[in-house]
Amino acid sequence: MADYQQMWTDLGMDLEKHDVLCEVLPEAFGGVYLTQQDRPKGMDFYDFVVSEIHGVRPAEMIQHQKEGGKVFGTFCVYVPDEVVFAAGGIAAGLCGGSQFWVAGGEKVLPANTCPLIKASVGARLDKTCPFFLIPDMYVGETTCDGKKKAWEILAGEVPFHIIDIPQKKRDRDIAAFAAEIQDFIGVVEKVTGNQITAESLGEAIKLINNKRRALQRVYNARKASPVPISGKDALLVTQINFYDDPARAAQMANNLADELEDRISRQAGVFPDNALRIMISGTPMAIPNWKMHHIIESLGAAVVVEESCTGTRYFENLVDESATTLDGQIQALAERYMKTNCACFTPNTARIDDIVRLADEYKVDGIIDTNLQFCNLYSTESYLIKQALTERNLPIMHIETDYSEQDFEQLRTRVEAFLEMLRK
Ligand code: BJ8
Repeated sequence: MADYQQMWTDLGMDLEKHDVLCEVLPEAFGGVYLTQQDRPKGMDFYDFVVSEIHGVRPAEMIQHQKEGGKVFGTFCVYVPDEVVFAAGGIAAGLCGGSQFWVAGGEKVLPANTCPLIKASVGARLDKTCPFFLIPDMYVGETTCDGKKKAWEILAGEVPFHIIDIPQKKRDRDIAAFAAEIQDFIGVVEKVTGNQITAESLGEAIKLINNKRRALQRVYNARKASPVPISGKDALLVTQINFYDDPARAAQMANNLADELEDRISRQAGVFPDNALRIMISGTPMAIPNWKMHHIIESLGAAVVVEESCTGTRYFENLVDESATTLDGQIQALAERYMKTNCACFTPNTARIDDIVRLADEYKVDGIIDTNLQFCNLYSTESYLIKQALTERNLPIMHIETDYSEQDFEQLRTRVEAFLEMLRK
C-alpha cells in the first residue's frame, strides 16, 4: 500500500488503533477472498481497492475538497445521491461493517443496538476510519429508531442533515418524500455553494442510473448456471459501489459484466453445475462484513442473489430520465426511491413479492433470511416472510447474527444442516 500516514495524521486519526485494523484486514480478506479459485479478472480492480481501502478513495475525496468540492457521508439507500452529484459534490455510503468499530459505538450506545449502528458510530468516535472523518456533512434518515437516535449523537461531531422517510407508500407519502428531496436540494446547494439546475440534476440522474444498469448486468449474469461469479465477489462489487466514483464504478462493473457474459457463453462457472443456489435476504452487509457469504460458499453452495440494500434493493429500480424540469425530476426521484422495500415500511408485502420473484428469476434452491442482531424491523418481518415462502414451498431458514466471529461455528452447523435438507 502507498504511504498515507501524512493524510491520516492530517485527518486527526488515531494512528495506533488504526494500525491494528490495517494489520487484521488484509489477513481477513486473504482468507475469505484470495483463496477462491478461478475468479474473474475483473475482480482485480476491487481487490486493489480493498488493498488500499483507507488510502486511494479517501485521497481522491480530500483532493476534491482541496479543489473546493464538498463530500457528503450517507447511511442509507434512501438518500438520493443524485442531488449531491448534481451540485458537484461527492456522496459516499459510510455504514460500518466491522466488529473492530463496535466497541467504540458501545461506549455511547446501548449494547442492544444493531452492530451496523454501533460500528458506524464507533468508526467516527474512535477516529479509525478516514471515510468517517472526511465528510463536510453526514446525511441520515428516519428509518429505524436506533439510527434516528444515533444521528443525534453523531450530529455533535459533524453537521448532520436528516431526511424524513415516510412509513407508508400512499400517494401523499410519495409527495412528502418529494418535499424532503426539495429540502435536501436546498441544504446541498447551501453546503456546496452550487445551484442545482434541471440540467445538472438530469445529468446526475443518468450518472447514477448508469451505475445501477451496470450492477444489473453483473446480477443478471448470476442467473446463469453454472454461476460465473461467486456471491462473495458480487457482494464486494456492490459494497465498493457505495463509495467509489459512480462513473468509474459503472465502467468497472460493465467490464466485469462483459467478462461474466463471456464466461456464460463458454459455460464456465465458479461452482459446479449442480451446486445449490442460495438467496440471502435481509439487512445490508456493509464492507467488510462477508461472514454469511463465506460460511455458505465454503460449504459448497453458491450465493446467487442478495435481496438487501447491499444487493438488489441498491440498484433494481431506475429513475425515469424523461423529466426536463426540476419538479418533474424530483417527482421521478421520489417515485423511484419509494419503490425500495425496507422493513421500516408498513405494510411491506412488496418485499415478500420481491423475494418470491427473485427466487424464481435466480432459480434458487433455498433462502437464508438474515438480519443483524437487535434489528427488530427485519427480525419481526422474518415471521411473515417465512410464512409466505413456506406457503409457496420455498425452503427458508432465518438467521440472526452480528459482526463477531463468536457464532461462526454454530452458524456453520446450522447452514450445513439446511443445505443437507435441500440436497435431499
Ligand atoms: S433502506 S435496510 S440501508 S434502513 S439493520 S440500522 S434497519 S437496526 S440498515 Fe437499512 Fe436503509 Fe432500510 Fe436499507 Fe436499523 Fe436494522 Fe440496523 Fe438497519
